[in-house]
Amino acid sequence: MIIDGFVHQLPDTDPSETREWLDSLDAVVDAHGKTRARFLMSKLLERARELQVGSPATVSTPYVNTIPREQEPWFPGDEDLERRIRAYIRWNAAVMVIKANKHAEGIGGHLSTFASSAALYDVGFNWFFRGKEDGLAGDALYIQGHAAPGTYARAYLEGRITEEQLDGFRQETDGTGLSSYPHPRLMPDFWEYPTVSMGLGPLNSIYHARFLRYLHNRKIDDTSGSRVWCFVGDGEVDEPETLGALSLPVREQLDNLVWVVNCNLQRLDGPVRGNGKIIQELEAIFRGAGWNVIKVIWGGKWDELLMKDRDGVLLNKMNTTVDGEFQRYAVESGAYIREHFFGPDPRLRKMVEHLSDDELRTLPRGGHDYRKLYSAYKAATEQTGAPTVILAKTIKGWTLGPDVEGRNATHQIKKMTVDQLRVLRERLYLQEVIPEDALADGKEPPYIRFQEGSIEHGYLMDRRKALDGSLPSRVVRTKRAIAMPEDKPFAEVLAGSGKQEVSTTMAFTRLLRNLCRDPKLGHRVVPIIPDEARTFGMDALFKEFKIYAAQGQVYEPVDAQLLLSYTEAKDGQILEEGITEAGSMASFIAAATSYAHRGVPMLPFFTFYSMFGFQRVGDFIWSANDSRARGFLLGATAGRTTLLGEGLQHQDGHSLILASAHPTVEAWDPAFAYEMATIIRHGIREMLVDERDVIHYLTLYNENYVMPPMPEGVESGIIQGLYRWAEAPDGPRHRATILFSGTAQGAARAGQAELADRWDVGADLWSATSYKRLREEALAAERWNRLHPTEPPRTPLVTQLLGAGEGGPVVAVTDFMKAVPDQVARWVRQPFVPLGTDGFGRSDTREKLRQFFEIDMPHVVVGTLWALAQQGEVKAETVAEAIAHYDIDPERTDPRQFDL
Ligand SMILES: Cc1ncc(C[n+]2csc(CCOP(=O)(O)OP(=O)(O)O)c2C)c(N)n1
Ligand SMILES: [Mg+2]
Repeated sequence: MIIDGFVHQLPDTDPSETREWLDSLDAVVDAHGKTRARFLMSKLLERARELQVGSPATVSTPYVNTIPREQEPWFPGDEDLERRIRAYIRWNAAVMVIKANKHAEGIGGHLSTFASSAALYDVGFNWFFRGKEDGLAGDALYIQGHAAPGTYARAYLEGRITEEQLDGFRQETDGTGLSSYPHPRLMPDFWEYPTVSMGLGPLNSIYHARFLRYLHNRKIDDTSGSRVWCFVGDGEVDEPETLGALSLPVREQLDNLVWVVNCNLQRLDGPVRGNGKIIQELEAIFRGAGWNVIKVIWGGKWDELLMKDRDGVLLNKMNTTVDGEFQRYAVESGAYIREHFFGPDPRLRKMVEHLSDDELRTLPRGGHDYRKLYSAYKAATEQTGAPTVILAKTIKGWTLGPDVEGRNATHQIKKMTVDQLRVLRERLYLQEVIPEDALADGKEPPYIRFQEGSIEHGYLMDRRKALDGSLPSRVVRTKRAIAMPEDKPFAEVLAGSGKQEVSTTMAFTRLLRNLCRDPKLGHRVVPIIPDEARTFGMDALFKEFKIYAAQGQVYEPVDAQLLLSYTEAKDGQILEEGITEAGSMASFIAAATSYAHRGVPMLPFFTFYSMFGFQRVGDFIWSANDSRARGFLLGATAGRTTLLGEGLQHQDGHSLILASAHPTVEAWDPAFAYEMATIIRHGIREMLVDERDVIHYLTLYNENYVMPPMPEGVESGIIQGLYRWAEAPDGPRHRATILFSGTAQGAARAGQAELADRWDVGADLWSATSYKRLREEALAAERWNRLHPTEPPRTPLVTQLLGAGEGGPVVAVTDFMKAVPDQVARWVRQPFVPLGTDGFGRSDTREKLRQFFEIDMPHVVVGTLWALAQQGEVKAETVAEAIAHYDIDPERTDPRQFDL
């Protein structure tokens, strides 16, 4: 076998001894079979590990619990009491979904997910998850999004949520209901981490744990007492984001990270791996990556059977039964299990002859065995040097009765009949709590709660008190605030570039360096870059601020002798993430929400290749909005023609449109360095002083031109999204208005000069820094007018600024799609002509690309003349003359056409 080919390259110092060992193995297989041989091999490996022989780690172990019964610790709590509390939580979680769907048909919700994972959460809440009341910020909990009813149900028992709120599950527009899933944007005092878009929570949790170390190693916050717990669905692991960053926490030894994978063997449609075994598959992946893996497969009653398993037949059956069959056993009778699982082999059948059918049916899975879970969690918290994953086997819909448990449709069941509720009541031993008449037809099933002063209530509250308070809980309690930076970092950039030609990217890098040096705020700036620093000229920051590396720099870099060498350090400030925009976004979110989860505001600047931002990791950005992130996203190499040469997959002409869909993203397209610096200063003020949970997205270009100094009095114009940059020259007969943004300033300025020189048109130049902002202001004015029909109407800002026509028709030129300026077209009273870069990019020179996309000077001129022709100001023949003059082929193919 190729996989073992390496052995032949190792020196064999004693071939006859080797032969003896191999012969012994052959003899065992012949005499006692493969099961025995496997056992001996496992024993040898165990001994090798004990002797620290350093043999390669095995990636999979048999289908049994990782922690044997004899190594289980003593359980310090009262299991019966906890089971009773859990029964109440289970009941309320089901009832809130059922009631919501009774009162608001089609409102949705999930019963089965939490039913499968109730014990996984409870053991954590009762014994492990640390709250925030000790002032050290506690643990971070990433809860499976659609298990939210369970979290609400516990909060209800703790008195943190009222019955009315439970009744308002998924009915939140009146402001009192509970959100469907964990959404800090909607329930900012409760939820901390949005998780329901599958895969994002797991990836975020890794970078969160890493960011805690970053804060600690940089001596910004003591995070040694905090752990990150992430609950993951076994179906969710198919999202590439879920398993995409497993090696990072191993490399960085993040023993502050614990994942719990709820292996109920089912996803939405059916089995996760009907023909295989998801737990085994995951074990191999996690072990291979270097995680500490704890499998919790079987409940305690199986231990007795395993002890009787002298021939290994039970183990063999466990190993060879696929998940599709296990799911079947979950829905079948004890007789069926006896027949099919234990039946075929007489030794197995004998092993369970003392058990009744009912006992066989209810032999529990590990994920429903509280002691097994306690052991696993305890081991996870004692692990050092590596992250832990607990793979817990459960039944989807557990305790919800035979119509729901393990059924393929279980995920989407949200209603239960009175009879089904009775079954649930019996399963949870709640008969005396919920009398028969409470379940009568037509009655509302009740929520149940422990009286204050009862033993159960006391226990529940005491456990949380011992663990520093209830969770989840989102509090913004600033421990160490940061002040606005001084003016100095900005001054250099606002002053312009003199005679030097620079890009907005270069100016930004300069500003970022200055901000990092700022005495008040510098330490809290977090520059984040996915392997693109050299592209943006940010490699200049490596030496001064250093790249964060958990283990420091253990080698001498190849460029050590250079002034700007590649410098890694344990307290490095820069997060150079490698090629992962998703991971960088996860770091961004961790840093941008640090003001809340740690009470320590940080200021992240995540700079990326603009094409790989909103397009590639849009869902992460969406979740950053939900998380109430505060930070800056910089789309560098922006524009469809400015980034010459790169072509279709790189030239970004649409991120501003994608950004326009994000409610709490401010999207900016600055043309000049002083605009960029003004916007960033404004953004910092919003985040630090006004405490607004907002993300600012700025495009940065790589075209060099002289950056003018900031003119007097334009600051508010920059921030409102549009300001007059240059007056029309005196003299020409016709008037027009040209709006530009970003690098389109070049074509606009050249167009202005040409229009005046050759076509008798004087054009004002305006810089449109944010069409999104203008549009939102206009929408607000329009809405006000719609709802106040008898009052004098408000005029949108963009309409006011561009006037009632005295400035002539409006041409808007951009290196982005026409849809970007079109955002305000409705509110411009005069003819409006957008010039933009619709269609796929191509590789070529800037000049040719701008000609191709019809956004260069000649097209600005033709566009302006055509707009004037619409108004009867110039003749159509003049437009045709200009087209001919600039050698534009009117029959040329539309750059948007790709279906030829
Ligand atoms: C990105 C994404 N795709 C699809 C969904 C819809 N969805 C919600 S739950 C679910 C099934 C989840 O299965 P699993 O992860 O096994 O969780 P379980 O409910 O079994 O614990 C799906 C497909 C989603 N929430 N997010
Ligand atoms: Mg599942």
